[in-house]
Amino acid sequence: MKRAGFAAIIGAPNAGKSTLVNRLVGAKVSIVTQKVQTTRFPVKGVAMVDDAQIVLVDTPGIFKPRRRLDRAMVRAAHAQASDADIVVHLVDAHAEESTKPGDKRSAEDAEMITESMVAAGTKATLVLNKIDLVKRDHLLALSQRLFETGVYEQVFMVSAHNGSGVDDLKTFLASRMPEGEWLYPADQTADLPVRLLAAEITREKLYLRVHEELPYALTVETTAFEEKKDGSARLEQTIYVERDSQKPIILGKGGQTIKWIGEASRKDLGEILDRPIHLFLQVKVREGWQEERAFYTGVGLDFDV
Ligand SMILES: Nc1nc2c(ncn2[C@@H]2O[C@H](COP(=O)(O)OP(=O)(O)OP(=O)(O)O)[C@@H](O)[C@H]2O)c(=O)[nH]1
Ligand SMILES: [Mg+2]
Repeated sequence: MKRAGFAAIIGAPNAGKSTLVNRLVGAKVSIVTQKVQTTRFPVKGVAMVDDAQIVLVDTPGIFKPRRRLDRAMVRAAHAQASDADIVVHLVDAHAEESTKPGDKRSAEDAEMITESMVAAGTKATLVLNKIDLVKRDHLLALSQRLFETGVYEQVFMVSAHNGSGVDDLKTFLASRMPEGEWLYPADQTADLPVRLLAAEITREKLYLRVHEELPYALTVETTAFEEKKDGSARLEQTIYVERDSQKPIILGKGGQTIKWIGEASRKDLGEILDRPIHLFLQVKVREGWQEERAFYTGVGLDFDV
């Protein structure tokens, strides 16, 4: 009997949602960085377990939003959760025991998500992540505390990073998919258009390389994608920043930073698209891109939030 459905992965920023989706799918479908708010719009990945197809929906982290882009991201995460067949709340177990300010914020965001599910009377599967970084005692105490809220029907403990516990979670999700025809061909793993995927990969390299507030001020667009006769692909991308002063940071001394970004992105894209890539990057100022409707509709986010 064939099964197919949607499993939405929600959680605080940086919980490891994209890492988990990539791990469940067995391919890189969503970008991962050490920074919060990396994922900006829902990204789907497809995993197969025997006759069951799980469409995993990676979502932007849920937190207290301020800017329009933040509000649109959080709204999209909630919308995906309400449309899914099963909701997984991914909690960073390491952040829960840490005293670092970033981790504390993450733990507070996780708590806010649990509370909103208590208030709404919704059910979810609890997945504690980053167990490679925490002691077993702490894990048990945390899982008991969260389980007592009555929101969670099951608890899994995983490391999305090293894969520990992920197969059990995958088998469980497969068993929860409703009966029905597959939603994607069995060999398909991702469904982002190639131009958007390529822009995301370059954005990942930017997040890995440039620091402080800059990542939140930039966006990447693939302006040309051409398949060549020799089997390679030629891509042109523009990195948009909000201010003139941000341009030199991306270029780096003697163009070193952008060179590193271009090379890292080209290498990754070559592997993902399985062909040689020629990548041309340029940096432009586009002050108000976060207030442009086209940016939102281009990635499937609501503008009017
Ligand atoms: N040690 C360890 N690190 C992990 C694990 N899972 C994810 N990480 C790291 O946590 C960071 C955030 O991972 P992401 O997958 O980008 O997190 P996210 O929840 O998608 O974050 P946003 O998209 O910003 O909401 C990255 O540096 C990951 O490498 C894990 O199981 N163990
Ligand atoms: Mg993410």
